[in-house]
Amino acid sequence: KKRVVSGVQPTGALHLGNYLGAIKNWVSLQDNYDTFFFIVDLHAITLPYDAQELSRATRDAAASYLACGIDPSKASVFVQSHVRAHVELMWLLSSATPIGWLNRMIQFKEKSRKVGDENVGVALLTYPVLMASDILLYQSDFVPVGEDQKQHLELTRELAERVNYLYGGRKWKKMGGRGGTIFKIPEPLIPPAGARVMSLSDGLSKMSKSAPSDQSRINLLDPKDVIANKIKRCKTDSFPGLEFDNTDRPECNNLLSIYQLVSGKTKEEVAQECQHMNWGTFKTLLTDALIDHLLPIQVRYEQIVSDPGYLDGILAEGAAKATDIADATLKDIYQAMGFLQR
Ligand code: AQP
Repeated sequence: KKRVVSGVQPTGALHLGNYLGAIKNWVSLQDNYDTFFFIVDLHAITLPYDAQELSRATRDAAASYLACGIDPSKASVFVQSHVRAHVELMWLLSSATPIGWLNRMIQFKEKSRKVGDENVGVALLTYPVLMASDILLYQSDFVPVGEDQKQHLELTRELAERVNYLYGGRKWKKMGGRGGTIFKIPEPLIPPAGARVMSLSDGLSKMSKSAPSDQSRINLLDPKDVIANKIKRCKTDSFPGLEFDNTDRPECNNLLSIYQLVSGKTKEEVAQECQHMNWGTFKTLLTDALIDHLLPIQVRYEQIVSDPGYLDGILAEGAAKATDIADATLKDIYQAMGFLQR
């Protein structure tokens, strides 16, 4: 089986964007791929964060993965910081990463502008090297990536090629290694179109955990009345009828897309069903569809968190399996880079 790895940062409660844009797709991958889904807690500290919240957010994210349908008998689920190799490989990789490659990352430029120069931690700059380590450690074939992570995956590929060139092949063989490539070059797995969920208060920015207003997102664990209230108050427009793909109506496109994804209908069916609707009627329809879709996830979530031992067991098992594979890669890279073997 080809291998797929991916993760979500525990930077806050998981929302509909994380679910429809990532986790829901992972569920459909776990049958046909060897999958590793982790909670990237080490990435969550690259911007100022609340230490008292990190472990709770990490557990919540893990429980949410399972509640959304990730099946630990098929996929390995673990916490990134539980597998030491991530940080270790990052150091080795950073020695081969030209600083110019990191400086030109768009996400670094955007996020550092938000934090203000004096407060930018070095980790925000080196974040893509940790991400490369997350992927390369597992010799991954595919990485599901959204538009905003494409540039980071490209850097991972370039870095893997550079390390293979600098330390792999015959040079490595001469040093007693197996020779050949050290890292597999991962390919992007682009999720199906329409899975980019936008904010409820602005159809042009993406729904995000860290947006200051909770009204801008639907969290996976929002109770019914909160969902109803958020949809009631979300931004709309005053055009007649409802339609997809009108660039003057980003909110309309977003809400119809959400409805399409949670109702399981096709775009054509939704377009037809809603073309003559007013916002009031549509909002009721959308609210009901969202509640119907999220309720089973919320019920499973409650079952999972009611048995902390169960979750701990899954995470320990996932970390053990991940550690075995990661350590094999680490052994190779240490050897290829010329370190004295233990
Ligand atoms: N709005 C979204 N629509 C579709 N997919 C989304 N993802 C995030 N937001 C949307 C996908 O969720 C996965 C995990 O993302 P992440 O936790 O690594 O960080 P992010 O993309 O930066 O997500 P957030 O929610 O916006 O977090 P903050 O606010 O902390 O930055 C990824 O696969 C991502 O594409």
